[in-house]
Amino acid sequence: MTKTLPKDFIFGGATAAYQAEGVTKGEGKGPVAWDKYLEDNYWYTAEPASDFYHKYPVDLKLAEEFGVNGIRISIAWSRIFPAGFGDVNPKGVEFYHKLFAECHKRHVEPFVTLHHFDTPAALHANGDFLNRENMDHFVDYAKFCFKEFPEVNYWTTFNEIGPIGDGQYLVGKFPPGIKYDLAKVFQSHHNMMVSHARAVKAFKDGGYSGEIGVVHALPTKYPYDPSNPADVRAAELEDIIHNKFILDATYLGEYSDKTMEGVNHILAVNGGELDLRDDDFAALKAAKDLNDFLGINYYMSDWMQAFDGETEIIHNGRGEKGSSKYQIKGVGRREAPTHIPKTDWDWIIYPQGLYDQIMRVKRDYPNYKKIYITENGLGYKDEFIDHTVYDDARIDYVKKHLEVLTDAIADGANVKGYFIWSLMDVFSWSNGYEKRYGLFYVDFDTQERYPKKSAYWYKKLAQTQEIDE
Ligand code: BGP
Repeated sequence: MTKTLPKDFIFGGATAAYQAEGVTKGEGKGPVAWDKYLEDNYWYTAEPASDFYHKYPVDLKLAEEFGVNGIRISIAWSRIFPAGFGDVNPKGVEFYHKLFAECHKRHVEPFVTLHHFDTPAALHANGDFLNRENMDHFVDYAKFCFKEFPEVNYWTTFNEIGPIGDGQYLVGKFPPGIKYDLAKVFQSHHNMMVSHARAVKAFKDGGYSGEIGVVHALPTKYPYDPSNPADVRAAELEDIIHNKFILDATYLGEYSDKTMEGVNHILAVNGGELDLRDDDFAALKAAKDLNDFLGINYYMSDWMQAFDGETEIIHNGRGEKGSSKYQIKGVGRREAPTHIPKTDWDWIIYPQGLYDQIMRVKRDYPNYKKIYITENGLGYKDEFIDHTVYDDARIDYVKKHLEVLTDAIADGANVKGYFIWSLMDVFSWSNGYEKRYGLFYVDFDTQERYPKKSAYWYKKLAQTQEIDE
């Protein structure tokens, strides 16, 4: 049976400033930690990206033509405040006014994120969000944007607080490249959540119109053998690291006893302490019911097995299937049942995990109000043939995730939109330009755009709301 999405649904496309804009040095922009980190550690840089800084009118025209009625955009903090605070760069401010005007002209609603992985370099160098001074700088930057950009109706404070902590302090694939430091992971999550809460409170106190929320990546965690209590425990602990800790902070304003028991166990095994203050919890509590929406980024699930040994994580950044490894001391190891498909980057494709995650939020955090799926899509080594890409695998991936979304809506979840990652091809933070996700193919040499087969499929979907059989 054909499944149908609601009439008022957002069929969006997602982007992020650093992955799309290019122009990392000009136009008064301040540096970010990624500039040097990519040069030193990877085989690509953020130049030219998709040259969105100049090409946004083309991308928004295409979006309108293909029925895309929402776009996730992020503001590059260091385009506004080159040093993170203090002097404002008027060119950056003007750029975003023009960009938002173009979105409205094209009837593509901008959902604007304040921080998508790109803390200004000076603040990143002195500890990023582990340094409490930077929390104040973020809140000041947020307040500046709320006042300066009244044309924005949907604000997101942070994109993926979870993967930032993991990338920076656990896997070590994001700057500053620290590995296996679980205390830093939790502290970063906590400090960013407190910064989020303070920004949300400032937004509501300021009486601004529009809505505000946060975007969390929520990979669902299953025990490899559900009848084995040790595997169940491994999945529970892994869920605390990636999901439960930040969801508790968002919607409970505190960490439940179960969450803290897991955190304390992980830190007892791996070392380190947390600095959690009364003022932090006051801020979290004050904001827990003020979030207008939750953005869920969902790409994959994981299966966990009990494991007794040392931590070792290997990131598969080149798309060599089977080259990744993930095992954490005192937590568990990732081991998926063999029949479950994976991408070349070892991301496990499991649409049911999206359904389960949405229903978990609905059950455990009933004050969530409204959900947007703010990222979902398939990273693929696209083949450019006949000026297009026949990306049937991507269509199949999106279709299956949208189908379970309709099930979640039928079962009472309030889901109002879906943003495919990504609108046009952009580069991937730790995998480069070869891992493509877009509806529109970008020739990174010429910066020409070409609609993929998925773009035509998405257009029909947006017009009919019907998910093709
Ligand atoms: C999310 C990020 C995006 C994007 C996406 C795909 O974590 O919010 O910015 O990069 O994942 O991930 P990747 O580029 O690693 O394939």
